[in-house]
Amino acid sequence: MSEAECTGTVLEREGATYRVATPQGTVEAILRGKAKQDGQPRVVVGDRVRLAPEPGGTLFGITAVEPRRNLLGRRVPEGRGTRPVAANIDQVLVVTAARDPAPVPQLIDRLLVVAEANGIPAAVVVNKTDLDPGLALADRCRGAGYAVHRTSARTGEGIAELRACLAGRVSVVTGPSGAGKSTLLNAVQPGLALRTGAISGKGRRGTHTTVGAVMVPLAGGAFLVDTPGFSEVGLWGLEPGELARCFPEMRARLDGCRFGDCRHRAEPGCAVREAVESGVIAPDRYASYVALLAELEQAPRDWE
Ligand SMILES: Nc1nc2c(ncn2[C@@H]2O[C@H](COP(=O)(O)OP(=O)(O)OP(=O)(O)O)[C@@H](O)[C@H]2O)c(=O)[nH]1
Ligand SMILES: [Mg+2]
Ligand SMILES: [Zn+2]
Repeated sequence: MSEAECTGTVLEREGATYRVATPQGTVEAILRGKAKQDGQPRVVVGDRVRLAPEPGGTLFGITAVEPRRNLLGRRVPEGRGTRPVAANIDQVLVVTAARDPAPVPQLIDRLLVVAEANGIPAAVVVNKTDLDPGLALADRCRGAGYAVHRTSARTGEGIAELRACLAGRVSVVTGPSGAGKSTLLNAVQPGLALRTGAISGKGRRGTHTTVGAVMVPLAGGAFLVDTPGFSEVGLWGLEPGELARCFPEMRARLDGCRFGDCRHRAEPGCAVREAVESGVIAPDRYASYVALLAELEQAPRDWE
């Protein structure tokens, strides 16, 4: 890296200005040259960008965007198409309480499918193990093929393991309200300056309202991506026929179905249904699949 040029990670956008984390610290940058032209990918949170100093001042120019590993997009409410939200996510952590509030397996599955549909590895955090060990829930998610971390922000169980799981990676932490996401993240890194209400999806207003996501640096080179409304992300472009691939325990069996376009409902010779009937696939995971399939089949096709 020359003195003049460097590479950084986009943390946040406010208007025309981007906050970019570089090895030398966080700088402010604007689009410049080729990066500004139409047809170039719009710069989003998580993008790795090339920076060059702007003449006379502390501002930098973004001269190029490096190729992305993945891209989370969100459907634009009244319009057509999707708006990119964040790029280069390493993992999605779906946090649920073991109890209080009672876990909703179908909601957990939906969030896991969003991650799968976007090609991002996912894991499950079962929190509040001080209230309930959450073993059945953990088994259910492990049986589907996911890593599960059991934690308690109250007793400290699993916090070191969770910290290790976040280390050195870019993570999206999502899950139902009240699961304990903010409490857990504060236990992982006390004093963490999370935007209040952003992780929770509540109380967003002012200049942040239109911003899709914010990355928060953690100690040791890790980042958290705070995407308000993660559940609104990513399912929109999914073809119904692709849904079964977003269930890892089904994915492995799809070649066994008699029909190549099997939707795993009433078709004869369906390897997925056979696995459900023989108890290899959990019935309520299958129920989540059927519910999401119906939703995707009814979704308006206006995303393109
Ligand atoms: N008993 C127990 N309570 C917890 C634990 N973790 C969090 N809580 C409590 O659960 C409640 C909700 O925690 P939050 O961290 O605000 O939950 P959240 O997931 O961030 O919720 P939203 O921001 O609304 O999405 C708070 O009263 C916490 O004190 C835990 O491990 N055990
Ligand atoms: Mg919260
Ligand atoms: Zn089938």
